[in-house]
Amino acid sequence: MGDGSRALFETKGGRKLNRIWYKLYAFSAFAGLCLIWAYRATHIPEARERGRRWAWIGIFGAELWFGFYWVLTQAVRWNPTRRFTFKERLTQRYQDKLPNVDIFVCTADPTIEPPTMVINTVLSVMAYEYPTEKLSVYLSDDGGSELTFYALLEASRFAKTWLPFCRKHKVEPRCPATFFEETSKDGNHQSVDWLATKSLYKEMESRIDAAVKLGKVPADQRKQHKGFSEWSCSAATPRDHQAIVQILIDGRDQEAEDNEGFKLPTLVYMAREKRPTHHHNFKAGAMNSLLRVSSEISNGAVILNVDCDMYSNNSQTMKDALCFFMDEEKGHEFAYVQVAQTFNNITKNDIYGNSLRLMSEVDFYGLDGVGGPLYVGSGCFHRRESLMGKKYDANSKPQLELRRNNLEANTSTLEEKAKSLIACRYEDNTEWGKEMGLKYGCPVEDVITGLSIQCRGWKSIYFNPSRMGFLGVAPITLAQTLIQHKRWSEGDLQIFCSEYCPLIFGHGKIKLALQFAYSMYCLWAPCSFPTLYYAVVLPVTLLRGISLYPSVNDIWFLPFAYVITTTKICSLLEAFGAGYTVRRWWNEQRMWLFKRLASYPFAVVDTFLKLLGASNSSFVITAKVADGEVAKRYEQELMEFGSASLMFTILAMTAMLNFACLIRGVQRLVWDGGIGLLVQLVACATVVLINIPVYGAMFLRKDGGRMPSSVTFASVGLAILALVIPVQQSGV
Ligand SMILES: *[C@@H]1O[C@H](CO)[C@@H](O)[C@H](O)[C@H]1NC(C)=O
Ligand SMILES: CC(=O)N[C@H]1CO[C@H](CO)[C@@H](O)[C@@H]1O
Repeated sequence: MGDGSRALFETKGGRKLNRIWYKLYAFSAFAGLCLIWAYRATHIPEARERGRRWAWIGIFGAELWFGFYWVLTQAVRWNPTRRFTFKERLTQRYQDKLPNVDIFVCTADPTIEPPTMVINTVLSVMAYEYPTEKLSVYLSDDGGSELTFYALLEASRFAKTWLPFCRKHKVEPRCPATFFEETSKDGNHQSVDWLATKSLYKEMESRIDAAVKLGKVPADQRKQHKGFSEWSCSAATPRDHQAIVQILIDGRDQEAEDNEGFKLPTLVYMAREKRPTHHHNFKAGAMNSLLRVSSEISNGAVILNVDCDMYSNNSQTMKDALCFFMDEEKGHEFAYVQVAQTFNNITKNDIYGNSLRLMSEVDFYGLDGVGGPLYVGSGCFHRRESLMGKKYDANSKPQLELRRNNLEANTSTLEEKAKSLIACRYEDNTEWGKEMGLKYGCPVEDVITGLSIQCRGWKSIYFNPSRMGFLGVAPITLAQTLIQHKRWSEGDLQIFCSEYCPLIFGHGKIKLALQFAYSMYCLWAPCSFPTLYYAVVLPVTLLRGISLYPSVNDIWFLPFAYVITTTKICSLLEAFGAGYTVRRWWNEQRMWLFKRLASYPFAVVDTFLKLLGASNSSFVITAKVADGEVAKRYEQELMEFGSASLMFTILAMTAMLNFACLIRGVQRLVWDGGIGLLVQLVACATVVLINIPVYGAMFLRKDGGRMPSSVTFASVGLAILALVIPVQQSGV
């Protein structure tokens, strides 16, 4: 680590004793797995037991897969690494030499992502504790909406009050909506200044909301800024309009000052040209446009990219990130710093598992130990050069100053120049979307971009401060959650099936463990088939009395018992370590099952359809607002079914099937003493317990979130069939 007192950050491994215990577990569990495989291979039933033979081979396949997958997951558990920063050293040494930073905020649709939410994010990042003349904020509006533009214009005015207010009162968090909501509850904050700023904010908010409700910007407002002329052409739609760049605050201007005479950050609105004939490449396309526009206007050496629903919760995060980039010894190795993502609307027991807490508290520390985390699309600081395709060069100095062109050009010249860079045709026959900027053609453009940056030799950093850097909004219904996971797992699987497959593309470029870790995410979707096997075929074997596991008094029972119990204990300990309650862990287990049953199978099917050229990639934005009833049920932690989707039908059917088979299994145990079926019985009972909310939604609940009756009928019908048919066949 070199001279400890000069470094701008430090690195710590996991606790030694824990590491030893973990490694003991991992080795013994692996030995257990090998024994299980050996048992399966040496005890295959003979050909005359046809049904049992096939069921056996199936479960052998599932166990092989899960064993293999378990090995992949060890990559992120082997060497957890945490980072801590020394911001005071950074400030002391570099206060005057801090680099320019460009912040990109992306929004896509003013109805799904309300303009007030978007500008709250924008204001929170404008108010970073950082020299404002070095800060530029860019909003990319893929909705091309004048409402969003209007909201940003309002925000640019409000910033003149908000920034000094934040500075003076050391406000945290610097997202006005959240700040006023949190401080309304306690009287300490309510100074005259507070009241004045709050009412200014509330007035702005109501003006924007009124315009949104009306669907257009009031005429008196339109007159106040030349930018509205961009929307004078009535034929323009979100999918068909010219390029728009409006520099709302030009940091070089004399007048770009807040109410106390301090400089304001530059603020730019951008909507790239859209034409129906041109594929726009979703968020990756927007990000690449932002890269070009910003290079013309401010050309910051560091880029922060946040989603419009993810406000900054910590005004120091910028300095934290720079501690990594500016470290004299190691700084030049890092391409990006991924800050942990957290969500501010997670309920106590997190019924949909949307906090992704285990990922941020376990996986990502592990990733940092083997070369660096994935780029996950929001809350990430990039070195502009590496995002632009530059290869890592061990001899380069940690240089974070990029030359700024156009310092003399006036604002409207800059705007015109920038517009030409975001025309539809601009990227034709260029490396954009391939070697330059974010990659195109994949629903998880961020992951694949991060991978290729790491394959160019760069490292990345995972930073998880105790006070979170960014807070976002997580989906609050089951359907939204399942759809989101379908998109992620599908994108990841596409990467695996493409030329960027981590095991091939990464070979020789990144560590084997990092290849494994990437593969672990890429192979989420295929995990659905072995899981379906356990949840559907296993209960049927129980029903038919086909034994697939060694009996309790058989010596071969031991490896099964050992692997299953230690793995579950380990998972519980991991969850407790991340601050979970038992209930929350249990909810996570349920979502683990639901995703594999109802989300991933669709991802696999769609990926194969795409490989065969049958359908094009589509990008569904998950809604960020929900109606009152739904939100209320979410807060009560009641699972939301409520619509007749195929996803729910699968869930209801497995739930009913397992219930029916469990009854039959218990019958066998009581009447026939079917002790050989114990493992299957336990597995089936676990699935039934996990599904309790599903039974509730089918038979007990009366509210709008209950299971639609068509789904209930179909699944009950299936369960009855399952109970009747096999019994006659096997003649029991
Ligand atoms: C967000 O910031 C506030 C203070 O501004 C802090 O109290 C809170 O714990 C932070 N949230 C998270 C999740 O860290
Ligand atoms: C957008 C949204 O649904 N936000 C909700 C997140 O959860 C909190 C509390 O759980 C609600 O107050 C928000 O309305």
